[in-house]
Amino acid sequence: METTLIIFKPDAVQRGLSGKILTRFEEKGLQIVGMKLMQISQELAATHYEAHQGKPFYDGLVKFMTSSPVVVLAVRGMGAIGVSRKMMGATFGSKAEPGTIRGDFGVSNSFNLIHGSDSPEAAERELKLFFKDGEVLDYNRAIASWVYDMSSGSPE
Ligand code: 3AN
Repeated sequence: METTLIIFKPDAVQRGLSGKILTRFEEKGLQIVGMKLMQISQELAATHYEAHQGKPFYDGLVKFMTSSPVVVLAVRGMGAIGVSRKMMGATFGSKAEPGTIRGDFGVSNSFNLIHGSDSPEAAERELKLFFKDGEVLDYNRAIASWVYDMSSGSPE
């Protein structure tokens, strides 16, 4: 099982899309193991996006991400990182395929609604940045045996 960091960005929260986007993850069968509304500080945005420092869009990206509250989630499932990235769609709303979150809800190339970790290493690093110890919870879901085929003893 993988756990990934998802952020509903300020535009998603301001546009009242948090519930609709959350529903997509729940309906897919992914498990929400952490969730909170928070304001991202300059320092946290700088650390989170340090790989993009120096790029032309960096200052605008940090300004956007710190402009208004976000919803951060820890999302768990088999291949949760790749599954979530597929659900998000291409980086720019104008290019993202219909059926994806960015493709269905946005047209902007800067305000793109959602962040998702892009590798297991990024997920581990980002989950630690946004969640304190004890904020990501392990719990059994009653529906688990209908979300995954458990007949072999492990989820398929
Ligand atoms: P993704 O979020 O699809 O993984 P990355 O990791 O390439 O995209 O970029 C991180 C974030 O930086 C994106 N979510 C987007 O908000 C922003 N970004 C990337 N490229 C550009 C760009 N050319 N212009 C404006 N913002 C950008």
